[in-house]
Amino acid sequence: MSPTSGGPTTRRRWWRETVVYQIYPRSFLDTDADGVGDLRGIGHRIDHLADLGVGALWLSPIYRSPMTDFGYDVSDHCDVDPLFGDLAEFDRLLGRAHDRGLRVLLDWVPNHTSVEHAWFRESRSSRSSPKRNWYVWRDPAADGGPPNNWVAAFDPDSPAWTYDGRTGQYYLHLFLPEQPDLNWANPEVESAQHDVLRFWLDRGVDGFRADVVHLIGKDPALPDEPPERASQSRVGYHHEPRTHPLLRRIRGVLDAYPGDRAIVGEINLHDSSAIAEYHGEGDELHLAFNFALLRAGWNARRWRTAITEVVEAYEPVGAWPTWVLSNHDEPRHVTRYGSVARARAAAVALLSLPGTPFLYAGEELGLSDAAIPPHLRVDPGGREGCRAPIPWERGPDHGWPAEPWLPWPPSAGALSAEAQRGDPTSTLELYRHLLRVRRSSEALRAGTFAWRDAPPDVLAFDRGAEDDRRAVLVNFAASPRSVAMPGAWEIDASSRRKREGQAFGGAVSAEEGLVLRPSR
Ligand code: TEU
Repeated sequence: MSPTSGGPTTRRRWWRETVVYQIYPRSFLDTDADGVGDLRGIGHRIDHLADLGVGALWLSPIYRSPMTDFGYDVSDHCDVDPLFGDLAEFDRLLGRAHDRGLRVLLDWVPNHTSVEHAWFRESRSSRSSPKRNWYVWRDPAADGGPPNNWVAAFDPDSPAWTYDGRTGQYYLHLFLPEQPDLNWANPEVESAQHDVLRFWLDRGVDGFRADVVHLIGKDPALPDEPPERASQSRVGYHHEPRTHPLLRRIRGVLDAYPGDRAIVGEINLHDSSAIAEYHGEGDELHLAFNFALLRAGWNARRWRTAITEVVEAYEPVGAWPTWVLSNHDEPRHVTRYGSVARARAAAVALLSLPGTPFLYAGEELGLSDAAIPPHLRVDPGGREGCRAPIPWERGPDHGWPAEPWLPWPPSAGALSAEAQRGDPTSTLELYRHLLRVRRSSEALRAGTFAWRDAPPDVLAFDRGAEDDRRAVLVNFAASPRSVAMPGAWEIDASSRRKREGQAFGGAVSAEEGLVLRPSR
C-alpha cells in the first residue's frame, strides 16, 4: 500500500484537518417546548460541541418545509422554518459558533424542491408558465403511462413520475412525489440555486453539505433503465458527466468568497473511483461522502477492503477521503455492530484514518437506535430510530422542556451528556480524548498512510508525518490478539481507556482500538 499523498507538504486546508459534526436540528435540543429541536437549542449546547473538539458543524436542513421528508423538501431556501426559529436566530447561532472557533455548514438541497415551493407552484400552473422548464415535465408515454421506467427512491414499486392532470404531463421526482426534481439543464435554475448559495455565504456560512448533488446532471433523453436495473432507484448509481460542469460553476461561486468556503457532496455511489471523480481537477467538490466504511459492518476484512479501495481511488487524483459511520439516514453503528464496545473501537479508526471524519450527533454518547412504535412512524424511509432526541441530562426529561417528537434512545439517562461528562471511562470522554490525540498529531491529521502486518481480524495501519508517527490497531475479534510491534511503543489512546500512557506489550484486548506512539 503506497502511502497517500496526504503528507505534511499538502496545502493546509481546514476541511482536510478538522472533524465535522452533523446535527439533526429537530432532535438536538428543543427550547420552545414544541417537542422539536431548534436553533436556540444548538446555541445552548455550543460548549458541548466546542469542548468535544470538533471544528465544524453540519446542520441538516433548517429551511421552510412542509416536512414531508423532514426538511429535504424545501419550500423556501432562503428562510428558516419557524419550527427551528428565524434568520435572526440563525445569525446569532452562527456568531456563537464562530466565537467558539466552530465553522458552520448548511445542508443545501440542489436536486429537488418541495411541491409547495413557489417555483414549482408557478411551474405546474400551466404549460406556458415561465417556470415550466424549471422542472422536468414530459408527455405521457404512448400507453399513457410514465415517460420512462425510473422508480422512486423511497418506494421502488412506484414510478419516479407523477401525472399532473391540469396540464396533462408527468413531472419527475427521484424521491417523493412531494419532491419534484429541478431541471439543472435550465440556466435559470442554475442561476437561482447559485443565488441561494450566495444568500447564505453572504451571511457568513462556511460552506455546504450538498444533498445527492450527483443527481443534478441528467441526460435530457431520460432513457429507460436496462431491465436488470428497472426496479432500482437511480440514487445509488446515477453517474452523469453532465454534473461535472455544473459542479465546477458551483465551486466558482464558493471560490469567489474569502475564508476557504467548502462544499462536501453526498455522492451515494458504491464505486469509490467514481466518487473520486467529483473532486474534478480540484475544481469541483472539496470533499465527497464515501459510505464504503458505513456499509462495511463489523468485519476487519471488509474494513480493510473499503479503506484500501478509497485510498487507492482518491490518492492518484489528489482527492481527500471522508469517513463516516453514522448519519440521519442509517441505523446508528452501535445498533449495527451490536455493542458500544465495538462502536468505541471503530471510533479509534474513524478518527485516525487519512481524511476528514464526520461524526453524527449522539455517537459521542454511544447512543443506539430508539425503538419506534408504529403510531410514531412518520418518515418515508423508516429512519426514525437514528433520529431520536439527544439526552442531555440524567432526569426523565433529559433536559428537554416537553415530550420530544420521537421516543428516547435506550438508556437515555445513563448515556446522557450529563452522566458521561467527566467520567474518564465514558464514551463521551473517549471521543474527547481521541479528538485531542488527533489534534496533537500531525501524522493523524495530515500524514501518510500504510497498512501494517497483523492477524486477519486486526485492522493495523501506520500514519506518519516527518518526525511524528502513530500506529493504529483495532481488534475486531471477541478475544485478545497479539500484534508484533518492533521498537518501543506506548498507548496514546485505548477505546477501553485502559493502559493509556503505558508501554504497549503486544496484546490488543477483545474488540479494542488502540492508538500507539513511539515511546518517549
Ligand atoms: O439521502 C439520499 C439517500 O440516498 C437516502 O435517501 C438513502 O437512500 C435512504 O435514506 C436510505 O436509507 C439524502 C438525504 O440524506 C435524505 O435524508 C433525504 O431523504 C434524501 O437525500 C432526499 O433529499
